[in-house]
Amino acid sequence: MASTPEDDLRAFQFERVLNQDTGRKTLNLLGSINGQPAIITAEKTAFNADRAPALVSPEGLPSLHLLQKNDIYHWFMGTLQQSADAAAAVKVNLIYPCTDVHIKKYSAQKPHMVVETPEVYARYVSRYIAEKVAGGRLNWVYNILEHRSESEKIVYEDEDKLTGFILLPDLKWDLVTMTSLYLSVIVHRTDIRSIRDLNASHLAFLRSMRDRVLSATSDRYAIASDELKVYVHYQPSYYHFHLHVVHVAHDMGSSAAVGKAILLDEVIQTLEVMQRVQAAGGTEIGYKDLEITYLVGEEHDLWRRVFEPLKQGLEPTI
Ligand code: G7M
Repeated sequence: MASTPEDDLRAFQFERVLNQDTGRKTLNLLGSINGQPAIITAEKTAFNADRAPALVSPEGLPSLHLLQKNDIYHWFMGTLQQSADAAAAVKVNLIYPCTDVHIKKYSAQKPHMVVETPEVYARYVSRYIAEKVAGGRLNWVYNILEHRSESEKIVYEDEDKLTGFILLPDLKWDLVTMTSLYLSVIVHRTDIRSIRDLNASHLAFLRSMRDRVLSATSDRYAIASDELKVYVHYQPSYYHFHLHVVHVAHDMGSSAAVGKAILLDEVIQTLEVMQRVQAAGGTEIGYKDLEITYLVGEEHDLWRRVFEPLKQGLEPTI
């Protein structure tokens, strides 16, 4: 009989800690399941403000230990009443079997600012992206687009093969805490691998998608659209065009910070300017012509194979 995801998680054999973030309260572990490598990422969940009255009741805080008292200040350690379905203490993600790329991605690493010129993109990075697309890391994306996985979670879908997309919860969201709401938008078309493939011809598509994503999210979750930020990653982890839709109150750390996240509105603005330059008689331009500065970790293939060699005056190995 096939094992369940719970069986697999229980069979995890710990090997080493890949990374820990005490601020965001996450822990990434490498191990194995049935002899194959696996990664567990654990994150302490945010408090659900709707349950605040229960939290401070004796049932909500079953045991308390006073650590210190000083004048009007008191600090305690306590235990929380928990249940995996309604009040979970931790969100656990399992990647099994995982690849070397996953291990590097979830490992502690020093970031570097790199400047990707149009030439570096055309000569090296676009080749790296083509390698990644051919490498089959997009199965989970196609499972969503073809309704093989997560279809019960879809918030909005336009099935058109050119202008259509699916809006659904990102795997990082606990599906409960509204102030950490995190959705993804995955487009149906397969010809945009990253923002580098965008030009003025995509403006109508992006504007319409932005408007529909904001209103569908507002309607479903009763959140005003000015409490949502919509952005893309450059570099993304997956080279099939997608957007991130996140509550403004949610602190995403480096994944929503400069050097990684670019607001969709900013992308649209840039394309509008490009369109005007083109209309004024200039040659066709797009994101492929921009210099883009971003952060890349030392474990990332782009650092090792492109930017580190370039920094050392060597030829990239791609
Ligand atoms: O960095 P990048 O822009 O490529 O981000 C990809 C996003 O996809 C991240 O926010 C991930 O949490 C999310 N994601 C990754 N996987 C494997 C899945 C998945 O299987 N389902 C869903 N819903 N989101 C995913």
